Amino acid sequence: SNSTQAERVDVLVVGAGFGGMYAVYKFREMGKKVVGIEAGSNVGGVWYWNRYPGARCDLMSVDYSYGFSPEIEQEWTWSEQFAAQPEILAYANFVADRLDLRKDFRFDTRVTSAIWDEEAKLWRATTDTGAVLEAPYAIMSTGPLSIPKDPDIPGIDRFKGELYRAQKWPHHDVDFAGKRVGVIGTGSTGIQIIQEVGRKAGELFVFQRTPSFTLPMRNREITPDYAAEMKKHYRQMRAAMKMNPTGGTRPVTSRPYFSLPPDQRIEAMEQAWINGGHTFLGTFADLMVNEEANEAVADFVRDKIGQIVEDPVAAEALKPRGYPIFARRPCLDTEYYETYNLPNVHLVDCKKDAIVEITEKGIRTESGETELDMLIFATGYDALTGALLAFDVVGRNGLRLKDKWKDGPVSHLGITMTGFPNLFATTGPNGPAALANIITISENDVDWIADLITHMEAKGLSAVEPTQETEDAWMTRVAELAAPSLIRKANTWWVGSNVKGKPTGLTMFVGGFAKYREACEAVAASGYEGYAFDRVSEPA
Ligand code: NA7
Repeated sequence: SNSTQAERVDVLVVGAGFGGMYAVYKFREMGKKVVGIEAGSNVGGVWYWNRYPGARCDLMSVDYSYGFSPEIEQEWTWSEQFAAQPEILAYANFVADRLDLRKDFRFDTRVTSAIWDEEAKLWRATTDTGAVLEAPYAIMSTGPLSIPKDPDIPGIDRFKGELYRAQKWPHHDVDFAGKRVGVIGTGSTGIQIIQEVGRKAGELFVFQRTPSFTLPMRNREITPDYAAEMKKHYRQMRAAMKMNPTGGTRPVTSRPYFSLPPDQRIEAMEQAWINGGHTFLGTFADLMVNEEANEAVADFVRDKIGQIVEDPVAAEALKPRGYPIFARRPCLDTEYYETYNLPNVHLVDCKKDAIVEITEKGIRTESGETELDMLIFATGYDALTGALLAFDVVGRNGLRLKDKWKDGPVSHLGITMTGFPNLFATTGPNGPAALANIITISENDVDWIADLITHMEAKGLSAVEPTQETEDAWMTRVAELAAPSLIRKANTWWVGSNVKGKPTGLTMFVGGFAKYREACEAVAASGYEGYAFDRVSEPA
């Protein structure tokens, strides 16, 4: 029956994070009728949801911002080198206001299925509000970190105190004063929460299973002079970002660790520690492929932890061992290790005293129960593929994305998938996804998709997908680059091993943003060699 009338548009975008916002803008500028669907009540994506105390981006604000609009670059002024969540969300809202983006979004709406209609050559999306949308082109800007994951611990529903999830933080202030607070999770999110809440709570209990390596952020204010200087150089910066493996402005190096004499290696590491941020990765070229070089840097950081943390038992527990540094996404902190010197902060080493269950009153570990007023989960995400597999995506001949990806995600460039015509992902799982500046990747991907659609319209083509050979060749290249990478040697969301039953493997393109962009551009420059098209009409 047709009780619900489908609304027909030209381009359907899913997600109102930085990828989806730019996609809506771009296609509207091309004269398309575009509609964006977003589960949240406003724009911002991860920055809309992640309102936990201490939430902050670990890329520099001037890098982690749009490059497509010189006007917005000039009108917006960042206040800190590494911006906090409220400022990033304000930026997203500023962009949405400036470009009048909200009128083309349907908020509080979740896509429940997207199905390709071969006859009509369009995608039909159903939503949880009952609205049905049809469009010849569908852009999935669903984000690599948008499906939160609870810890795999029995008894979560039993807890009678306040329970918070970092990625679904309430919109009101949470008062920690005098409270006994427990945190589970010591990745980037947990570290940001711990260093903040440890200074506010009555008592803080950190339940740590795997310690992360974290480096000093060395955040600072952006003074008016500095901001003015930045604004003069945005154009050169954006051009440089496109050529940079990180998709940002962080310097890179070709210098291998062992090319320096021992005293200079130490000196370089001391300098990186003082400079902070991710500068270690720009100090030596081979940290992700040379195990010995990696171990030397890991040792250096472990020594620093030992120097900062006063309690030797806590210091030892905080030193990560058994996996390479940078094989988990390195965290940036502000006096994180110092937090453990506070008398009200307690580290529970779950490697030695494992969590058994959550109780009405708190957490029971093997050694006994810790009573808590408040429990915070910072336990990560079903990352990279989670959001795209959270609803039914059905392509040609009833092919389900769930089935296509049952052994792990495959695509061409992380953007297009054989069997799924006219379906496009931005920052997909086989691009540089989590390994480079996500806003730079988003803009690259949206621009590439827009060029492809322009090409199709000029040639009278109705449906496009990469050939199986094209997809296979890309996945072979991805695998060849991944083979020597030390990233495979840690259990993380990068390789899928943080989620039970999920296929594991390094499926991201580790060749860096610059090479990824070149690969995208080469496909366009060849007139989309390796792509199969359906024709509808004579070329325009
Ligand atoms: P991460 O980096 O996936 O961290 C999740 C943390 O939660 C990690 O320390 C996990 O320990 C811990 N965890 C998960 N389940 C449990 C249980 N059952 N018991 C104890 N500890 C648990 O997620 P984040 O949100 O911190 O960061 C994600 C990205 O967001 C980050 O890389 C940045 O790019 C921004 P485990 O390692 O599994 O032992």
